[in-house]
Amino acid sequence: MKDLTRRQFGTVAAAAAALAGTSLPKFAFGQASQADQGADHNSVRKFPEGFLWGCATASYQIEGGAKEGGRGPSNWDIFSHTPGKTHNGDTGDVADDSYHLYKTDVQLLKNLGVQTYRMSLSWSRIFPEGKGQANAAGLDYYNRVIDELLANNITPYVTLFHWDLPAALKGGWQSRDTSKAFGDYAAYVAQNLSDRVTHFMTTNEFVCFTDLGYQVGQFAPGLKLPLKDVCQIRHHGILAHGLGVQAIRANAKGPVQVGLAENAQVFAPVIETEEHIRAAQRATRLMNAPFLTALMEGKYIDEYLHQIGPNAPKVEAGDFAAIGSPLDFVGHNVYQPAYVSAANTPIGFTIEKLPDSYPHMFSPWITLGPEAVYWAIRNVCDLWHPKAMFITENGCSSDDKLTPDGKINDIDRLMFLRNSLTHLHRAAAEGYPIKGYFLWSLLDNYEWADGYSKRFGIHYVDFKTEKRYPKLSAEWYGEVIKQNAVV
Ligand code: GBH
Repeated sequence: MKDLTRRQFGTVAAAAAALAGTSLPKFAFGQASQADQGADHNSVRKFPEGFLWGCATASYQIEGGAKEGGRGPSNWDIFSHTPGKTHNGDTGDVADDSYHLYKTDVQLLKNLGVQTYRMSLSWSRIFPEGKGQANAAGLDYYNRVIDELLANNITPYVTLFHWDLPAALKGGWQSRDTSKAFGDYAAYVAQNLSDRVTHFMTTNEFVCFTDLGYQVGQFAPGLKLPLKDVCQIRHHGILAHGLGVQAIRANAKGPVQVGLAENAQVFAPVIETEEHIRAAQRATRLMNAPFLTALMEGKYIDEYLHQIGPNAPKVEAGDFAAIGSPLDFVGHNVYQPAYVSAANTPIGFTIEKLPDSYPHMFSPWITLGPEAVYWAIRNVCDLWHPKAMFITENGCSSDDKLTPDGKINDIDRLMFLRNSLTHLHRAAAEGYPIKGYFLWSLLDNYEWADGYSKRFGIHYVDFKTEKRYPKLSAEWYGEVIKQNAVV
């Protein structure tokens, strides 16, 4: 075919644009099209009946009301108020003010048509000192939120710990007492909420409140400790989870489903052939050894112990009985994959470095790889066969701009989400026990060390007025839910 000259192309484009605006008789686009034969294109992209759609948020990121209702300070209050720790010195003092506006937020959920909402509890609202005397006003806030959700037919999925640790707990996660305090807090929550809440997640993303807080220093409490301490801290993290599972089961008023929300590293095979698929599986098991692998196998695997050598944590009798407690579901937060190929080495895989030209979303760390959703599910299921899985977070930031007429055309987020759902659909269609999906996030919120500079919501928040505006992606998600299909 001859190349079009620039002028010819211009003419063609102008003609196409003109056509797009007119309503043409149907035959102009081919009488033989499937649409004309009445085919239901979406039928192949339908999710199983009863698939649960939801949105996710976290307490410190949305609530504000930092000093209200007797809430005690958390490590994130202290960290965010320490100069130089967060973008622009931003804090979660006010955030989305969901502490006062929770009814508005429940209406946003209702308008989307979600069946579920993943929220987290601020531990220091309920136990201002982290342990000891509970604060009735703190619990009451969550009673109000939960009652409002239930009144609107939305099932709450409650995360007990999404990084905001009561500051009063001495030594934070360096102390084994913190794991025990978490168990007591979990017992209290189960006693008081399980009459209405039946789905609990213990912790969110071990690596973020252990390594990133205590080794990298990017998150609260912002320390840079040596590996030996970090390995012990990781152990306290997974121990807290284990004690939490036991406490929730022992104290629940009725049948409950218990899991967690983990961001295991996701490995996709470079090419979908047997050898690379197996390499991705090996990488999943080894690279997540301190956390998800330890939970699923009830031990630290030999390769991990060999790798950390003299830095291995002190493990007490009974720890792994708790840590390896059977779970009702595994929740997996998924943002981006790493690519793996098979290698003739003792570990049997290579994690491929991404070329500089690799595309990413507005947050540079969200490199584009929607198949992460599929491989997150497949690797975990093929390795450990959990009873059920949820995608407990998936989404991306976007450089959203509010137009004068109150619109946000977040086409890039929509592209990201639609591709993610396409791969989620594949996992469901292949029969993996994936039961639901929580989009991160319901609304723009406090993005930790990035402060308010990165927006992840499908609702835009004007942080000066706290007014919420549905983005194009919210309209799209509502349609996904309505049709129970990729749209
Ligand atoms: C999740 O964390 C959280 O659960 C949620 O609270 C959060 O808002 C959401 O994702 C979006 O971030 O800047 O290159 O050093 C995701 C885990 C850990 C990923 C920190 C980004 C920093 C990478 N995040 N990490 S970099």
